[in-house]
Amino acid sequence: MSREIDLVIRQAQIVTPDGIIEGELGIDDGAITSVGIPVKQARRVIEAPGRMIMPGGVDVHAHIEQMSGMGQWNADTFETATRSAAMGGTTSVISFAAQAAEQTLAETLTDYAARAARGAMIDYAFHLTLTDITVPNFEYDLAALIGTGHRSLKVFTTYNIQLADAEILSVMDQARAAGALVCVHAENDAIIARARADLLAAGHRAPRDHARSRPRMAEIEAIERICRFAEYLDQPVMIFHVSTAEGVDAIRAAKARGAPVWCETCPHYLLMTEDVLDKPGLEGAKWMCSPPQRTQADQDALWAGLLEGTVSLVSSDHAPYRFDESGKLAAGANPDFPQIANGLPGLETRLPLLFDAMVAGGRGGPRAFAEATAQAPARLYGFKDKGALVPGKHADLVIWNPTVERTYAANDLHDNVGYNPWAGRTVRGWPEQVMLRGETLVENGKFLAQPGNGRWLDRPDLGCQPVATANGGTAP
Ligand code: DUC
Ligand code: ZN
Ligand code: ZN
Repeated sequence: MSREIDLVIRQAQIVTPDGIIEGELGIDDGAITSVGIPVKQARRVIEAPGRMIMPGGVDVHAHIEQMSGMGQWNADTFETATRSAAMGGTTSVISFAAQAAEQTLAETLTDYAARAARGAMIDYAFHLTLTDITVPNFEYDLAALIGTGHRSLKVFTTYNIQLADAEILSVMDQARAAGALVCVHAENDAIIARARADLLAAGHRAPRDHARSRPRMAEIEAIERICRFAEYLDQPVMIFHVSTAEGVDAIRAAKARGAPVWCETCPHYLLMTEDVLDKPGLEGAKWMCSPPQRTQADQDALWAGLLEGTVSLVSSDHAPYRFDESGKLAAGANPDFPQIANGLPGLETRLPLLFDAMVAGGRGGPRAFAEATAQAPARLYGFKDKGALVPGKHADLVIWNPTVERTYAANDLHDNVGYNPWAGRTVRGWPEQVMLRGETLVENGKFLAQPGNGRWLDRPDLGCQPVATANGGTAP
C-alpha cells in the first residue's frame, strides 16, 4: 500500500522543463514527490481546474534593507520586501550584502545575514557587493565567504562605488580561483560624468534629463569591456540589467566567441520606454533608474534576446525609495536629477507583468516564462533545490489563474514604497496561491507567512562554470 503524502494538487496544467503536463502534483515534507502521476493518498487535496502551476519565482537581483551607492538607505526591510515578493509569486531572492566604506567583507556579511535572518519570509542568498578591495583581510575574507556558499559577487563600473579596471580584473581572478560568478553593473563612468556635467551646465536638471545623462554608449562600452575581461580571464560574468539593443548584440557576439558571459534584463526595460520620466515637476523621479528606460527598438531587441537565449533571465532590480524626503526627495523639494535616488520597486510585479506578456500575451509561452523567471536564475546561481517543478526539488510553486485580469492601482503593493510604478496597467493572469517548501505563503490575496521563515540558501556549486575561450582559456 502506498504511503499517504502531505498534499496533492489536481487538475492543473503543470509547467515543467520537459513540457506542460495535465495531472497531479504530489508534495511531501516540503519537496515535490511526483509530477503527472496519480497520487493515491494525501492528507490534503487542492483541486485546481483551469489553473496553471509554475515554479515559485527566483528573483536574483533585489536591493533590500541596503544602503545605495549614493549613501541612502532604501525603503524596505527584509520583512516588507519579502512579503511583497511572495504576494507576487516569488519564493527565492538574491539581495546584496553591500560593503560600506572601510568595512571588511566579514563584517558586511555578518550585518546583512543578521537582518535577513530576522525578517526574511522567503528563501534568500546574497551577492557580495565589493566597493573597496583595500580593506584588511580582503582576499582572505573573499575566498572564505565564497567557500562557504556565497558564490556571486557584484562590482560597479560607475556610481561612485566603482572599482578600477585593474581591481575588477583582480576580483575576477580571485573569483575564478574560489569559484564565484562576478555580476557587473556595466556603464562607463567617464561618459556619464561628461553627459551629466553638460546637461547641468545647460540648466537641464529635471528627472526627464536623467535618461540623457546615461547615454546608451556608456552601457555599450562597459558591456563590451567586461565581456573582454571575462574572455581574457575565462571567468564567468553576469551583466546586470541590460537596457540597449547594442548591449544585447555585444553579449551575443561574446557568447559566440566562447566567452563565459550571461546577462539579465528587467521588466522596466522590456515594458517601459524613457517617456515614463517625462512627467510634470518631479513626478518622473518615481521611474528614475540606472540604466534608464530606453526606446521601443531596444525593447524589441531585449525581447528577441530573451527568446533566443542571449538574455538568460529577467530580474526585478527592486530598488525601493519612497517619493518623499526619506527617499527620492531626500535632497529637498527641488533636487537636480543627480541628487535623486535611482530605482523602482519590482519584486511584486515582475511575475504578473511577465505572465501577462509571455503566457497570456503569447511572447514565448509558459515554458519560456518559467525559464526566464525561475529555472534559469536557479540554475545559473546554483540554487540546486529551486526553480523547477521536478521531483526532489523544493515545493516552491505558484498556482496561477491564467484568465483573471487585474489593474494595478496607485499604491497597492505590499512593500514599503508607497507607489506602484505600474499603476493603471492591466495584467492577465494572477498568482492565487504561493507555496514555499510546501507551506502556503499566500492564498487568495491573504499573506500567511511569518518573519524569519525564510532560509539562507547555501550554493555549493554554480550552474555557470568557466568555458573554453577562443584564446584557449589561458588566464595569467
Ligand atoms: N540601478 C541600479 O543599478 N541599482 C539599483 C537601482 C538602479 O536604478
Ligand atoms: Zn545596477
Ligand atoms: Zn541593482
